[in-house]
Amino acid sequence: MLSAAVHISGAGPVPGIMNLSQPLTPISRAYLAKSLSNSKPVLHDAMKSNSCLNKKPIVKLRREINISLVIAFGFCLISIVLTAQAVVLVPPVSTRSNIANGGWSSLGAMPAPAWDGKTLMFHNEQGTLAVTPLSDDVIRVRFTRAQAFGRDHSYAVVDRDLGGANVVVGIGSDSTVLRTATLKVTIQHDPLRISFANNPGEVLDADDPDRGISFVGNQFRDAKLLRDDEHVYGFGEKNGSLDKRGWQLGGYNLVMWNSDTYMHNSSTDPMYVAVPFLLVMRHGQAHGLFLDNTWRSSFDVGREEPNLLTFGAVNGELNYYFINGPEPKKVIERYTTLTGRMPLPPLWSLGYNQCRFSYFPEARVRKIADTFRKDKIPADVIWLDIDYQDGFNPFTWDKDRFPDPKKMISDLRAEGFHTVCIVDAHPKQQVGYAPYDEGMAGKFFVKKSDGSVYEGKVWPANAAKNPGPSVFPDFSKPAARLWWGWLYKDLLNLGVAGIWNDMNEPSVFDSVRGTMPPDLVFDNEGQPSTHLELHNVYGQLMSRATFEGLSQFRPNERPFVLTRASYAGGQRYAAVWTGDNTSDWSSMRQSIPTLLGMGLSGFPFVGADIGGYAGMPSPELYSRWLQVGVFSPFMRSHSENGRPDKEPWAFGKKFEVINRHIIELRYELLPYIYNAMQQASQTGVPALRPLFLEFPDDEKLAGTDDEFMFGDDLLVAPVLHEGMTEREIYLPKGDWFDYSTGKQFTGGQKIKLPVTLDSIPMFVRAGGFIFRQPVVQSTDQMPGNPLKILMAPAGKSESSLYEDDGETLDYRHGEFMKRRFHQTGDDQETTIKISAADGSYRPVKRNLVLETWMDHQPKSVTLLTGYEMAGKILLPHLMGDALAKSKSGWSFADGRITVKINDGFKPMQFVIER
Ligand code: MIG
Repeated sequence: MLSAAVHISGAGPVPGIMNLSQPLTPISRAYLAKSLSNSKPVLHDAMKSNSCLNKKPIVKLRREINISLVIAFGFCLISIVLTAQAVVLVPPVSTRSNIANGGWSSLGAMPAPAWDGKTLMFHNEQGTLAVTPLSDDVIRVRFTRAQAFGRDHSYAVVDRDLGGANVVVGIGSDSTVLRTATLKVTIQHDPLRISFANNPGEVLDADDPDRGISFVGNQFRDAKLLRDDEHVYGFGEKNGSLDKRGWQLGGYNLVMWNSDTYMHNSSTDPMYVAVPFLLVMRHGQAHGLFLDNTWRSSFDVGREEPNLLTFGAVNGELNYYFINGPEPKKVIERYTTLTGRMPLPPLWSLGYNQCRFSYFPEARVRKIADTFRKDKIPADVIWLDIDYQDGFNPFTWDKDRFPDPKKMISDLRAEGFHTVCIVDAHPKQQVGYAPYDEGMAGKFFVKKSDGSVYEGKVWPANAAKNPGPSVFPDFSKPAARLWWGWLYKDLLNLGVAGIWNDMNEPSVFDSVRGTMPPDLVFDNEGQPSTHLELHNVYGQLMSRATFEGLSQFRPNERPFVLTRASYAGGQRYAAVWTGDNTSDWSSMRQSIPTLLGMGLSGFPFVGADIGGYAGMPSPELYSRWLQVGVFSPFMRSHSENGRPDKEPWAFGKKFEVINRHIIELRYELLPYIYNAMQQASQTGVPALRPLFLEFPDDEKLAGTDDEFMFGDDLLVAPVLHEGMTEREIYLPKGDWFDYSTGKQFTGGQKIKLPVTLDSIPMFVRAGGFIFRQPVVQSTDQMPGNPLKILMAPAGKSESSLYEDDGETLDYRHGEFMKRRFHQTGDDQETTIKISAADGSYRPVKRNLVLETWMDHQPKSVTLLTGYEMAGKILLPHLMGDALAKSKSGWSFADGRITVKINDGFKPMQFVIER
């Protein structure tokens, strides 16, 4: 039986239990029936069909009643419904005014605030509002209907100490103005409305004058004005178009409620990950909003009202951060200062990953690995899905299938493979099974409201032998996280390199909504609450437990964790893949805006199942998807069970050759990819970037999601349609060089390029530096190989390259090598300078190969080294394959000059005389 309030021994009512006494109104009944089908268009239709949703009469009415303290214009509330069977459905969040059904009120007058030098505190009988500048460009806004704020606790934010702001506060009778170096925040007192403007006084973000912050029951919603020339991005893992203004400003309504969405497509929402963060672009200027609330929330981007952006949650505090740019990269940098950044991944995890559901027994795993090596298709990682386990029980092995995992893993390691194992969130309820016994003893499992341990059916219930229900660790209990982290000990002792956490939305088979009942009780780091509050953060906390466990056992190694579900800030613990996508062309195309949006939302280490998870790709689709995969930070092929083989060689000889070339390209580019990932770990700016992030002033790029940048200098326009023989590409302003031919193009226009099955249209920005290496079969083989630098000519440009040992944390103590590269070029000569190296790490001895495009053979190439570049060496000009055999020199062929020397890791300079 469910009760309206859950009591926990001595703790009093759990805050935030939904109001279950709401009557079931006609709209909510219709809604409910439809919302069970869980689709966005339904939400829209249901809302449209209600005549009381027209905003204008409500506004008029409000004026007529002359604004009393409680303004009854309200929003359409969809009630929380308790069925006779005691199944509580999670309420969809309404965004529309509706007096009859909603009973929403919005903030009325608030008396002048108090200012304590840090926070403006407003207060009336409706609640308490705090406005805190954390820095010149980040302002925090908190509102609670209580007379005082509750615990200030976040699973997302790790650092609110953003340096503080130089603030001037002016408290007037009508409004309060807070100024920082870059922002002017105006808070109108009656009714209370907030707006943010930049220093010249341009409004960036303003509450809707009619609604502002409103609330009913435990729900709240903030309505902000949305202009037609604003583009809205982010929201974490979201399908649909990159710009959430949508087609012809049709908008989007996006829900944050982590969901196991098998075979998702472009209209599926919500998905597995909740990141309530958005980035707004207007004429090249950006700002961000982050709603730090883990309850089910929703964002309406001009869908229900074309000129409103509204967001709200079913419960909890309104707690948002306004983040000013004006550069979009700066918004991401600030957001990831708040919520943390991806730690530098181990190099091997950036190689090619091979997975399927599932490789077993051992002989098959070995065969897969051997085939990569025999066929010379590079790969670094082999993945074990749930069938390696005994009865699908986490932390066990099926000893028939895998009699000696330690030996297998170490043999694979000797072949250059790392092994990653899946571990799900659902240990079996089984006395005698250590994870169950220990978890029971420690009180580590999620409980029902009566205090008993919750049981649900997941994979162990499908085991052939001795099936049974599962229990679920309460990852919001610090002791349970610690314990879960320790459980990895045996897997790590066997040599497992990384961990894959799945099913952590959490996904439960035998329940109406595919997840746990809403009223289950979680520890919530000492302030017990329900599943409804912890749902969206369950996956993030599981991956955190895993990450911290791996860190404990291998204190000087970089953990690798992949998770399916997460919450804002989860980038600190794990890479994310987009779950169970579909083997069709549109899913491949969809993967690009989805991954780009994740990168904008603080998650740079992301990928989609290459080839598609559900279904079987055609050979052509698989190859095209692999081409997209080269530029996915996380590159992994995967397949559901019961499908034919999907390995790179499984589509016939012709495609095997193509697929090998594609994966070879990934390995050639690894120094560049690693460099871009290292930057992401430092700044939050993802390696995989939408074009607008790099070219914010070019309005034509606002919605581009079939081309992207990888790192600073590479534009990629993969072929995304079946049978395509010509690819139309928009090149942003500036000069571009075709990566494979060196042909120069002028940007600011569309070009057409003929394509074949192996074409991946790629362009190097003028002045760009692309750091490469010869093909290797795994990252183990990288040391000693030459560093190749492809440089696109320009008048002036610079770049930098980061290198380290690829696996330990020694870089944190200065064990890395970072060099700056600088070029200038004119009609006479091109000069390339390589700086002294920062950091104490030095790669093993190797060559350095510099390549650049030139329309004719140069006259000479001089190398300058030593103190003040006093040592001058005229490098020999070598023909044919003489350069390959010689230690140093240069050659010229097909419009490309190649210079080779020993890379001494010392400052040096090349002068190429034209
Ligand atoms: O209920 O572990 O998204 O990648 O292969 C399905 C089996 C469970 C879902 C994951 C998928 C994985 C599969 N898992």
